[in-house]
Order: sequence, then C-alpha cells, then structure tokens
Amino acid sequence: MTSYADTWLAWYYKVLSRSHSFVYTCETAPENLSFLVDAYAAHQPAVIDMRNSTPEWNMPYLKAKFAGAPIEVQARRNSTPDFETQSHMLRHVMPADAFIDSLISAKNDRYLTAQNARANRHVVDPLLSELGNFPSYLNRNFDRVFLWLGNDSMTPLHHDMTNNFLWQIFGTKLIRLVSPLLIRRLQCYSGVHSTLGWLDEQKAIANNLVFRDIMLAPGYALFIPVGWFHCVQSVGHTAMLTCTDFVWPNSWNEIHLQ
Ligand SMILES: O=C(O)CCC(=O)C(=O)O
Repeated sequence: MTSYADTWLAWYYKVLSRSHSFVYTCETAPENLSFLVDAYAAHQPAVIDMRNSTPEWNMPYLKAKFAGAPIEVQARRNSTPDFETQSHMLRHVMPADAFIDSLISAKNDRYLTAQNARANRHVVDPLLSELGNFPSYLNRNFDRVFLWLGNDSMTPLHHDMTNNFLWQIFGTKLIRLVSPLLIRRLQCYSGVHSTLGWLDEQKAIANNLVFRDIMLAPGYALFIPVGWFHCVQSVGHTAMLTCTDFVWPNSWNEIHLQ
C-alpha cells in the first residue's frame, strides 16, 4: 500500500526531477552566495571547475613522494561482495610504494579510501599542502579532506551522511547519481547502502530508477548533496579527494538522530 510519505516523495520527484535530471555546472568557482542558492541549499549536484587549484600529481610522483612509508589501505576487497560494509575487516598496512605498484594487477581488490584517512594523516597531510586555493565556501581543513587512490576501483551504490565535494586530481571517474527522492526503490540496508551495488541499466529499468552520469575529469569537482545516492567506477589509475568542511552546517547525522 502506498503511504502518505510515499505519495509526497513521488510528487516531489515528479516536480523536482525537472531540476534533478541535470547537473548545475559552474564554469569558474562560484561565489559563496550563488553556490549556496544554486547547489547547497537547493540540494542540487554541481560540477565545479577546479583546474586552477589542482596539483599535477600522478602515480609515479606519489610513489616517489610516499616512498616506503607504511600506509593503511583496503585489501582483499574481492574476498567479499560486501566490501563496503566490511571495510573495517579489510584494513591492511603496507609500504606505500608497494601498494602503488600492486594496483596494476590488484585493481579493485586494493583501494586507499576515506575509511583509511585517520591512519594515513602523517603521510597524506604533507601532500595536501600542495593543493591550490579552496573555494570560499570550503574550509582548508585537512582533517576533513580524504584521499582515494586506486585503479579500476568500484564503490557500490550508497549515500553519505554529509554534503561532499569530490575533487578529481588525476584519472577519470564515472559517478552515477540517483535522487534521494527515489529512496523507496533503492532497497536500502544498514542505513546508507543499497543492495543494488553497481546500478547498471538493467537494474535501473527493473527498479524504475533514473540515474544521471557524470564523467569527472581531472581538475573538476562534483558537489554531491547529502542523501544523494551514488556509485563510482574509476577508469584506470585515479586520485581523488573528498572535502566535507563546508562553511555551512554539514552534519546530517545530528539532525537524523534528533
Ligand atoms: O570514489 C569512490 O570510489 C567513492 C567516493 C564516494 O562514494 C564518496 O566520497 O562518498
């Protein structure tokens, strides 16, 4: 039976999908107010040109920079289909240069993710000081900047508990977005995950879902509002940063738990 809430969600989707079916693109870093109105408060994904602030990193550079420093990564991801929810079991410490070399054959089996950030601050923070200017609506707070480093990695469909700014440094990622207004069709479990994993076209048709693809190229960032579902496929070797310290409230968790 359709509930009152379902009816409202369906109604909002019908109206808002007009704006949710496109992604707002900013040619240059927008000023605070326009970003607030057009993206943050509007709950609207946005692509932002960050080419002027993006450093010229690549894997050989990172390998030389990190050298043999111990680094925590996700390993043996292929050992379980549920590698996202099991990520705490997959933590593995190894020399950073060996990790980078191993990515050629390991691919999605190994991935340095935001889940590993806390353990890697000593290695990653010096690197972050090479970043150019942050947009005015994002604090330059390295405690809330997370590195993702991998090769042909895949992150299954989920949503985050904060607004996220995904800043692509090198390589390209395909990011598939689904409006949170379709949440009833997403087969959620453990709060933020969807059983759909990688949302391919067949699954989208079977579940009456509409998605929007962004090919995130180096030097561009994607703003993903809290609650928007996404799955991510990297094309070859990639490095990306997620930044979450916006100048406006960004803790959906607090509101959710009230
Ligand atoms: O890049 C990825 O593999 C996943 C990134 C992501 O899902 C996130 O930052 O929320």
